[in-house]
Amino acid sequence: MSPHDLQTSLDADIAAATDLGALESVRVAALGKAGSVTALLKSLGSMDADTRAAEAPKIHGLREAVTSALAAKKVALEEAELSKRLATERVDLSLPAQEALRGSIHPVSQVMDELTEIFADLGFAVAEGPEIEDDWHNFTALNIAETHPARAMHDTFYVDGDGAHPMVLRTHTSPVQIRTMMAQSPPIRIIAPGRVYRSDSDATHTPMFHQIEGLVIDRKINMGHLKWTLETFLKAFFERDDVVLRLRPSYFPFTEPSAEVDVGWSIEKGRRVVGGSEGWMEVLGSGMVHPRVIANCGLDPDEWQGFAFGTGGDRLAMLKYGMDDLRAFFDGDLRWLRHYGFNFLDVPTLSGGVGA
Ligand code: 2NL
Repeated sequence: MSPHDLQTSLDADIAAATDLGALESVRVAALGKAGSVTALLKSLGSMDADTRAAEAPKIHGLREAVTSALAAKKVALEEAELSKRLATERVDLSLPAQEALRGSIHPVSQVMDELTEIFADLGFAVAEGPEIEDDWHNFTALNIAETHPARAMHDTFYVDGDGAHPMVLRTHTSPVQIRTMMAQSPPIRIIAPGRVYRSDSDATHTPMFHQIEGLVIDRKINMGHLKWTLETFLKAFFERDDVVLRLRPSYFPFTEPSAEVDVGWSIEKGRRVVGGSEGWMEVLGSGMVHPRVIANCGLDPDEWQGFAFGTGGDRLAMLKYGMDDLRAFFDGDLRWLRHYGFNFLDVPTLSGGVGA
């Protein structure tokens, strides 16, 4: 077939193609390996020079014309297909969006954030330290002697150190305060929230739990500062003004004098709530930092005094949000987390209420 006739025939085929599949078949039949236009191009090789000079422009012209006709038709078919879809398909904006899987904030994390927020508002900075501690920071600096029963009382997890220095999983966050006193000069106002470890496991004890300790070191600090701070903190945390404190004399090796702090509770709608004073429950340990601890950190106890306190984050969470089984805290049961967990938007702020 002459290039001219072939073009007429292919133009007709292209015009007749009603979808992209049919158009592709026309392209393969013309320009594919065994295509009609390809065959003409191949025939150039066997022509004598004069014939080739005459035929080559026509054949190449044919190929270009067919190529651009195919491209133009392809665009037209694609546009037609899109217009058809736009005319027939509708996005239903009234359909509810598919809900994304959402996690929740663990109650202990929420409570630790609430405590941090309250103390930040009172001017306390947050201090952190290692969970694997040396014996000195965890015990010795805190006036807990080698033979002191507190070392056994704490049911410590010992960890292999380098042989010379026994290491422990910190049994409280006090070593963080020791490290802060060693590294900074007074005045110091810090809280140390974090995980602590004791070899203890029953209905009311887990081997890992959360503690938050506070420390203030300055000149002329006394128990009055301690009591005001704890009262202000507990009122903010339990979101009630009728929180009553009772300080009972106690003993800790690192404080002198030492006091255990109870809050009053009462029964409301058959449930025990913090506030009032029908009964008492212990929520904190506290005291004036022992002069020996201050001296151990390189400070002069005649110039610097301080108060310190410690409390359990898990226990405070149970009290505030009415969760009664401590072990459920660390089971990782999604049903429990969905029930007690907090929305990630429930960021505690004092203006919105810390437990909002
Ligand atoms: C409790 C008792 C307490 C402290 C922690 C402390 C830290 C330093 C110096 C002195 Cl660096 N004291 N911390 C003081 C008294 C009590 O915690 O029952 N915690 C759950």
